[in-house]
Amino acid sequence: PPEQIDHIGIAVTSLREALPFYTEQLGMKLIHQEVIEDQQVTTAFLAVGESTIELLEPTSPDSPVAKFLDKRGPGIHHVAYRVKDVADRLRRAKKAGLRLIDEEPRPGGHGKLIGFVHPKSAGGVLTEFCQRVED
Ligand code: CMX
Repeated sequence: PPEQIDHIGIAVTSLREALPFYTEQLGMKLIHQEVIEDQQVTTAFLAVGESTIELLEPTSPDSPVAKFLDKRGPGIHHVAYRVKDVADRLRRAKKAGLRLIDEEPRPGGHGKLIGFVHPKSAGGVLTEFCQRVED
């Protein structure tokens, strides 16, 4: 099984407007902010034990997160499971007939390797495998 939930991605229209709910109301610590050019998002990571909540704000109208916001509005965008070997997970998922978004791992935020399974193959939930590069 995956080791733990690495993070849950939440789509927001504005990080600045969304953050106070997490930092002030829920008292969570903002641990990292980063622009992920490849995904056309700006992210903010908030700690929950060893897991995180990743807030995602699109940096362009072509961003997958911009499309998600247009279609569904703000809310849970994906669930990311921490695994030891993303490449192996993707290979096994493909072999099992799942629809992959990524055939090969790619760099995610925060020095991680990531790979997505399409929500249509995962019960409506965009599913990410996520590997810490130092693992
Ligand atoms: N969760 C659940 N369902 C989703 C979804 C999501 N995040 N995004 C799209 N869908 C659904 C749509 O509602 C739609 O369903 P219906 O056909 O029933 O209406 C279907 O999937 C196709 O949606 P679409 O709007 O046509 O979107 P695309 O096919 O263009 O793209 C997806 C969807 C998942 C392939 C694309 O968003 C993608 O490649 N995502 C992976 C990359 C990503 O999301 N990066 C941002 C996060 C980066 C990070 O965390 O670092």
